[in-house]
Amino acid sequence: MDLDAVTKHSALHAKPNGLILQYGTAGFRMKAEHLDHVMFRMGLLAALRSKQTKSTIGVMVTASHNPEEDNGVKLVDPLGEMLAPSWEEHATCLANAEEEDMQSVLMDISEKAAVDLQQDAFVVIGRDTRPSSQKLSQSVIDGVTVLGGQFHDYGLLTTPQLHYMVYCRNTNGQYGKATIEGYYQKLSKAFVELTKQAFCTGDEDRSLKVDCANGIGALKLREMEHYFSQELSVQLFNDGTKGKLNHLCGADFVKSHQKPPQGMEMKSNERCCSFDGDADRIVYYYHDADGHFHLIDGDKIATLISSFLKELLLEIGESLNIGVVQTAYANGSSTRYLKEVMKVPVYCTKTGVKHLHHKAQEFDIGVYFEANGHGTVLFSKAAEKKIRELAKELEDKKRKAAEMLENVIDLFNQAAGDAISDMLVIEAILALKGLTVQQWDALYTDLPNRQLKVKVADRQLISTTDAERQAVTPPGLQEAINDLVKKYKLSRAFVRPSGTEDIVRVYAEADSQESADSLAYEVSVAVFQLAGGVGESPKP
Ligand code: G16
Repeated sequence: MDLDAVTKHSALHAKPNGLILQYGTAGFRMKAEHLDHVMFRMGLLAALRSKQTKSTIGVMVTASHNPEEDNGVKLVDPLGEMLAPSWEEHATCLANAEEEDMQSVLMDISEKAAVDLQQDAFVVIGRDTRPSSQKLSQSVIDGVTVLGGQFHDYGLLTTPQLHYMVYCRNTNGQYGKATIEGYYQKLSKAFVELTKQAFCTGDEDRSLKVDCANGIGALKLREMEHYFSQELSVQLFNDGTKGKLNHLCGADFVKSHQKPPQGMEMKSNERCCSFDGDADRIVYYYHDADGHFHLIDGDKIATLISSFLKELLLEIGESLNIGVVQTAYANGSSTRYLKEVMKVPVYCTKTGVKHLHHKAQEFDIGVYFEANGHGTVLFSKAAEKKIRELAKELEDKKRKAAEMLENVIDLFNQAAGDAISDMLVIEAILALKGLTVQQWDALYTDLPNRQLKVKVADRQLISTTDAERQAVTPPGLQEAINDLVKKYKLSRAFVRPSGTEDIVRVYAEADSQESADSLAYEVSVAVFQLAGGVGESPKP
């Protein structure tokens, strides 16, 4: 390692004084103007991780659902997964190192992680459409090359597409071709095959309105749509030609405000969906004939998918185990429905797809979705092999079911939650089952809920346990929440520091919207008072 070159280049990407960052729920995120040094250093770290694993590593420049002024970076591990936790610690150390300590911190990481510095390094890079992203990805490249690493810059990509590229490269193309056409072809072939099995009366509604959050999803969906336009016609809104990224639109806005995005023309009972800024989340929704808005979030997506998978397994007579993984944000009704009606085991992890993904790997078929629409389905290698064998061996209806499962395996992005892939899976299932969006929505009724944000001086004062459902500190907060929850029927509430924004998140659900709103407000006041709220106190 040429440490003098590192020092020289690092000075060109100097760290602002006093800035301390942490590798959060999905990497580093903050105002783009403070991130140049972080990008350079993550280029260095990706090169080290690549040398250590002797594999291609990915670096994605995005702040996903955050406002346009923010940016962020996350590293992608060899099988397309999120960076291993021990390396998150290295990332935090390196991002916070003072200039004069850069050499020793790099050496320390290399020693602790047993990095063979003589190894080659290869890093692939992708970025979203933020105005700051191109320059920041150049800083990543500087970091990679100063350690002698090679790179391929994919330019504009959705986050899940970059995960896909990494996975393809490290399986020598077995998972798919590591090109954007390879991604389009793999997914659309599986989608077209799958929807061929749908029984058509000619009356089906094969069109979908998509709010692209003014982000990368619009560009990529436009490139891809001709591959499947016979089976599904997509109409894009908030495609980035006018509005600001994630502003009053996108999956995060729709989910947290429980209302449609601006800029979308919705007619009653039309199927609509929203992606987030880097197209790794999706939520569906519609207006009923009375003009009421109905949100179909990640929980209902997981339910639709699990019931479809269970039906196919039943048809082929295979007892592969299915598990569903959720977080504390999962609506109580969804958990009850999955456990009691569908009889599938349900698990709760901390927020962050890295936690859900990990848990989902324990099953033959692991379905994981956060309520915010971030998720996918993982098939174990053994389950995949079994299904592919059955698709050759079985006959008639059973064979058809096994072939459908094969296509489902190919259609899901097995590396990460992916709005485009999830959208195609959902559209295929609705077509195959002949379900309207209203019938899907009617599977169960969500408990009314509300999410709020509270500003505090230091959100790390709040620590949690029990998959974030209980606050441990500050003292008295959990007791206050318990007392408030007792005042409402069918109620539940929790608070946790966000790992992507400088705020504390509050979640409440109860038997009526009025109660959920009131409980969320009262819990916000408790957070503001007990955890050092700043600025204006919460308003009812
Ligand atoms: C990221 C993570 C998600 C998480 C979300 C919010 O999403 O990938 O798993 O649910 O942040 O996290 P927090 O509540 O800690 O701010 P995205 O779409 O922004 O990458």
